[in-house]
Amino acid sequence: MPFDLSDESRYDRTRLRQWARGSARSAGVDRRDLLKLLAVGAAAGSLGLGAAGTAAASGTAAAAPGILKPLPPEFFTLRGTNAETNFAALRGTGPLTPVDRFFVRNHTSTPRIDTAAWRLEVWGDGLAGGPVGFSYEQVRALRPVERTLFIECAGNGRSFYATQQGQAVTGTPWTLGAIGVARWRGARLSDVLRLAGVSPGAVDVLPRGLDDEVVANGVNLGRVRRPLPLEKALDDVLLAYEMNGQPLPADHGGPVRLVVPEWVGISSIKWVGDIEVSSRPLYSPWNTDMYRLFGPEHPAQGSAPLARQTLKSAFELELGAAVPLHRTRLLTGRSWSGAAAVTRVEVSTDGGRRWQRARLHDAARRGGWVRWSVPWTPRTAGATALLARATDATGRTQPETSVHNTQGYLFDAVVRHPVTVV
Ligand SMILES: Nc1nc2c(c(=O)[nH]1)N[C@H]1C(S)=C(S)[C@@H](COP(=O)(O)O)O[C@H]1N2
Ligand SMILES: [Mo]
Repeated sequence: MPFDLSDESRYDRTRLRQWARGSARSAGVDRRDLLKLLAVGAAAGSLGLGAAGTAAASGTAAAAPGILKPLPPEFFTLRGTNAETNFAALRGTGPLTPVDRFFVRNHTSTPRIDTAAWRLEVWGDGLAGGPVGFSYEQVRALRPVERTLFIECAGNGRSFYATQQGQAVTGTPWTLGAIGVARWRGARLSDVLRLAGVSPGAVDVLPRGLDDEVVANGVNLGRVRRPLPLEKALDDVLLAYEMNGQPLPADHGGPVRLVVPEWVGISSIKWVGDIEVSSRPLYSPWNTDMYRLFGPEHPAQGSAPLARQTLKSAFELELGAAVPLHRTRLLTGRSWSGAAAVTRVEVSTDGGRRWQRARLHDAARRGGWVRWSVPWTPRTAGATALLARATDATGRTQPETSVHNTQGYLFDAVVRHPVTVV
């Protein structure tokens, strides 16, 4: 039985109450610093982490110097320290996102890690004994598993809060390309944790990256890390060392990263160097003031920490593309959901008045995406919008508007994709 939603929300509610009472530890960040950050967030609606991305949105796209792989403009749109996949570049690529087109989300920059010297240290008061270290070879010697899964940033689609709903949000203004699907090969995190000897009282694990410490508004948040409930860690999380049949590339967390199926991308810690196993709930800025929903529609303390991704669809076409009148073309795209497999996709080529079923090209599978297509012969010249709307196996369909939150997470509304028929 996979980790179920009711358990997730029970876990989160408990953690939120503990956080509000101040009874939990903030995992390395001073509580006063966190409160300072929360105050800044409330006043300015921003933690400053999205500043570079905002600059990119206003047309001053700089290079992304911290990324090692080539970032040709036909494949990527640069946003600060990040590179967004251009959906149009996925047309004809098959079910997996090639590494040369897979988005990169770096809080700082890609570190160069010597695989032979790399070690994973598992430690903490949730272990039955002392710390246990694993070399790369030891991780590779464990029984391997392979799964095809998306990694998607919680802020994917964020720019549409502003452009489609007129709402201010902070953070990197992604369109829909902060997602990729790869075939990941690795060890089960549960095998590593069992070898390390988890004690019956353990509740949380905290994987931490080896990339540089993150500084926001003059506050050093430390290394990127986000707690996971032990139930999820023992369920289906991978310690991946291969991506699409190749050794895991540096930009995607090589030599070893977590891949946390269906959860927000921040859960899938890259360049993992150590994992704390704790008998007490753990906190980091990445599950307290970030990656929760804040705003008038949410609890004053913010929502529970984000877990699963939501439901989305995207056309494999440039935003604002010019399409020739009277010529039949195949509109193609992809839909995905963090809750369940996508079972139906409908497309409208007239701004949302009439809808037709798209043909699905992949079997519906959890944690992945489906490719789809519909033929279209434009009959009227001028500007119009293409819409794609997915439904998943829970019965949920993409809504017309997404519930606003100040940091622009989990956009799930149908996107109006502008095109001009010429
Ligand atoms: N150590 C570390 N892990 C990290 C990050 C990071 O900056 N440092 N970014 C996270 C975020 S926000 C996302 S969306 C995914 C992106 O994975 P990718 O760059 O391989 O696409 O990695 C996550 N893991
Ligand atoms: Mo992310």
